[in-house]
Amino acid sequence: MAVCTMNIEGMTCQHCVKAVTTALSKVAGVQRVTVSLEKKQATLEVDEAKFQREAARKAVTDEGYALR
Ligand SMILES: [Cu+2]
Repeated sequence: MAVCTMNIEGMTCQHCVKAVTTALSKVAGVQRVTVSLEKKQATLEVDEAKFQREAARKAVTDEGYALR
């Protein structure tokens, strides 16, 4: 188990937080997602054997948010 953080631009409300959380939850290897609107950050607990950061990045950008 590893922790991966992502800095996300463009979230403005709890709806955005929910959208990002849901999208990241579906990425392979992701076991737990915490998204902070205040910090503009997602914290993921991941199974390193299955997780690919690129897939997480794509999940976020596909929702219409940017990575910093
Ligand atoms: Cu929003």
